Amino acid sequence: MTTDSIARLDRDARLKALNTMTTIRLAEEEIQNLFMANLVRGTTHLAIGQEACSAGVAQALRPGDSMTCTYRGHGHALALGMTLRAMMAEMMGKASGACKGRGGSMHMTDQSIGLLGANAIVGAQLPIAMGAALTAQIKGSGAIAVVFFGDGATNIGVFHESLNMASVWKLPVLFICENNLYGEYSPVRATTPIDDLAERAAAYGMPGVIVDGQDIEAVYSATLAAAERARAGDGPSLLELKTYRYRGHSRADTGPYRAPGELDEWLKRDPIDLLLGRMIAAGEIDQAEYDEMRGAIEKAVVEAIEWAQAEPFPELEAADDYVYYPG
Ligand SMILES: Cc1ncc(C[n+]2csc(CCOP(=O)(O)OP(=O)(O)O)c2C)c(N)n1
Ligand SMILES: [Mg+2]
Repeated sequence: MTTDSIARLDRDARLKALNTMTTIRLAEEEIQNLFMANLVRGTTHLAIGQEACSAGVAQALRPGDSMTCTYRGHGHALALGMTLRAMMAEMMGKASGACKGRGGSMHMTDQSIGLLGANAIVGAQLPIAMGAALTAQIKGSGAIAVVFFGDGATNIGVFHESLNMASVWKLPVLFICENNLYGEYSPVRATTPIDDLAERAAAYGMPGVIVDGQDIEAVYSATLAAAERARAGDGPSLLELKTYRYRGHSRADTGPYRAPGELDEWLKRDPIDLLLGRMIAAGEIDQAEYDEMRGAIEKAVVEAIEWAQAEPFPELEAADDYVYYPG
């Protein structure tokens, strides 16, 4: 996508984008602290550095659209409108969490905001989005389905099957790859024979768009264009958002497998700094106003955590609630 084709946001929309990205950043920093304090069980995967991807796509969606994503899905949930309280309670397995404490960090789900599920199995979210897109097509609702996945997932069979079927059936689905250069501890160049994963769209007769995943306006713009195409009945698109995760793959991974200096290079194009700098240059905000916004968000994050910590765990007798079996 060229700089010329990026639709710039107005001041209010930029403020919203800045607020969402900062909320995701601060919430995830605190989630890591909770994990290290053993208050989050299992595992957790942070997308710090990738905030423009989830926030930019969500900002381009309409009510009624749906999303599925990966275990690295805290930002996607918050960007779609999950409350900090519902997220933090879910994170700690509390009964008042978004999934009543059954899902945890990897399974943030809330149908009321269109989040059909975060998935721990690589690629599992693709067919779910296909079902949502087929539903929208049959009902003629005008809604679209968005599915997020990583670079590693583009080597999974169901990725290729989904793109093929979506293209043949012209399903209103947006395939959004967050190429953060690593699948767990493997660099993409060690597992995948091409650099630009958007090229894979050509095999399935759909547009493949390379997008600067650090620039929220580029992400927003590309999503809007692909969404319009899908809503018009012209079928799916594959967007490749070039991005980077600052933290390790999960838990306490510090990323010792990274090339020296790589993280520092990406930090120079931090998605929050990029938008903030653009807004300051345009006279739309000053540093003091941003610091105030950030302070208010930090307060809301801490408040949500304290509230969630005081909430009860699900009752033991309720362990088999929501478990379905035939007969
Ligand atoms: C089917 C399947 N195979 C392997 C795994 C183990 N696994 C978890 S995350 C991951 C890497 C996925 O990388 P990518 O798709 O690039 O997403 P990222 O974690 O970078 O966001 C792997 C192999 C899994 N969860 N599911
Ligand atoms: Mg990856």
